[in-house]
Amino acid sequence: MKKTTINKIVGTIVLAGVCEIGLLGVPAMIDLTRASDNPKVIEITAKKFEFSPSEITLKKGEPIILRLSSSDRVHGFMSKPLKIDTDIPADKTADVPVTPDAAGNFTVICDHYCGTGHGNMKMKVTVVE
Ligand SMILES: [Cu+2]
Repeated sequence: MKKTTINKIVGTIVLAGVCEIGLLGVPAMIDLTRASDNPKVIEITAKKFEFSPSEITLKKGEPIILRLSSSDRVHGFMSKPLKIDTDIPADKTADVPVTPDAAGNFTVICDHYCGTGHGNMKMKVTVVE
C-alpha cells in the first residue's frame, strides 16, 4: 500500500518534470500563440514622432501583449528594463509579449531613426504592484 502511494507520487513528479521539459522545448512562436489566448492586448500605434497612447499602465507579473503598428514608417520600440527591443514595421503589426517583473516608471523609446523629432519619440509605461 505504502509502496503504491510512493510510486504514484514518484510518477507524478516524473510526469511534471517531463511536462516542464516539454514546455521549455516549445519554440517561441507556439508560446506566443498560447500566450495570446488569455493575456490582455494593448494596441499601440506609432507615427512620427509619437506613440499612441503615449502612456500605459501595466500590472507587475501580469502577462500582456503589446500589439504594435505604425501608420507611416518603420519605428523602433525599446525599453531595456522592460526587456523589449523590437522594430515596428510599416506594413504589419508586431505582437510583443511582456510580463513586467518590477513596479516603477519606465520609458519606451523609438530606437530606429525616423526623422528630426526622433529623439523625443517616447512612451511612458507605469508598472503598478
Ligand atoms: Cu524614431
